[in-house]
Amino acid sequence: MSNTPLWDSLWININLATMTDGSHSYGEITQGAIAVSNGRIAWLGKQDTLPSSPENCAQQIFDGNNQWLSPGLIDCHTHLVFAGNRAKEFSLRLNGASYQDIANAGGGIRSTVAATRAASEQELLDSAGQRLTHLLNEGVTSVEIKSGYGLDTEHELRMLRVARALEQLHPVSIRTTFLGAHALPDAYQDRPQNYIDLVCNEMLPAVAKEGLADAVDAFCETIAFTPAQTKQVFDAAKQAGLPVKLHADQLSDSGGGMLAAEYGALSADHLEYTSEASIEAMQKANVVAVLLPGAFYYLRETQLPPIELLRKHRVPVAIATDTNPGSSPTSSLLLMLNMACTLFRLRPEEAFAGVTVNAAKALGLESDRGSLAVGKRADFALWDVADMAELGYWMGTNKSSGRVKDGVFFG
Ligand code: DI6
Ligand code: FE
Repeated sequence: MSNTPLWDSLWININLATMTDGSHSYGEITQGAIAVSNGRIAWLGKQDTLPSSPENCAQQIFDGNNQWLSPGLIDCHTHLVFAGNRAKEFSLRLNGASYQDIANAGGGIRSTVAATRAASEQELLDSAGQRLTHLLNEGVTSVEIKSGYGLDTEHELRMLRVARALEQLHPVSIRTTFLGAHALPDAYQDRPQNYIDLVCNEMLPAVAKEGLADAVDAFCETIAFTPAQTKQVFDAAKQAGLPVKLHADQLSDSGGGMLAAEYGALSADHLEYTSEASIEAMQKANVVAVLLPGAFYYLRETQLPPIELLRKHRVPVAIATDTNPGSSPTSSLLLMLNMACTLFRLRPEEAFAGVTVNAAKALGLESDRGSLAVGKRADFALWDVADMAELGYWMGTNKSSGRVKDGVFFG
């Protein structure tokens, strides 16, 4: 009698970090197995509880050699699409200028805007593609990408199109975020309200009409936009039916965390200066705290994000690269895991929840990915480690031994 195998593929001799226990543990299943059908998880458990011998269970068998398999990593906050770099400003800072000084003198975000506008679409695709490839080689399967270096309708739309096109060129899921309210462009230096009106009345409707964004973000900060201006952007997002996120309380307490909570944001990001009242509001409104240790490190911040308060109030914490040329020039999510542990004192399993289950939450994707459970997307990362804590322990070392995207193995 010929048996039709139950599943498309099956991983055996593998230890599973299911991440189904929040940030409390890896949700380990040692000596496990995991099966995939139609790009989704069909079964997982201890290998010795498989319903039949592996060969009878699946068409294709992969031997995991006792390595670890986790959900594919999710980088939930990046500015991956940009042109040029800001190494000159790096030198200026090492000669005494601050990030704010440079921004106020017309450098900073605005210099990247000039370079990004001048670049061709192909150049943007190529440079972002290189950074994306670096992320994928570290086990990443989903990436959020923000606009915000166009700052006019034409170039903001173009950035989002480039971000979407990356999904066609690479085996990855991309979520796009419209960040028109990132900085004041040169042409609007003395009339910020006119620029916010443009963002709300022209850019955002155009982005929504073309279906180019999955969410809307703003930079609420003394060097960027006020809470009142941010509210206007959020109201416009609401009107367009798009969820919001916020760059909040990075350099000062501008009440950004509170504002994110008020609008039921998916996430509030950075949060070094957030107050306990804002954290309580975030918990009530189910807002994820996205911490960005790369920006903290690179800007040599000294004010730590309020980790103990986030724990106390049980706010889910995600970790992301914030990949951008001005405050976090990195494409390594594994390095962020290390920094989340060394700089922010997160426990290794908390940090890992930050790049899997809680990162999925920060993008509104937790029902589909971020943990290993039957029915979820078969996006996996494979790790050549004996202990999952090694992922945050090694510095600048890539322990990835492959990825599975929608059920397809990339060694
Ligand atoms: N906060 C950041 O850290 C980045 N953007 C933002 O809103 C910085 C972006 C840059 O300097 O180019
Ligand atoms: Fe950012």
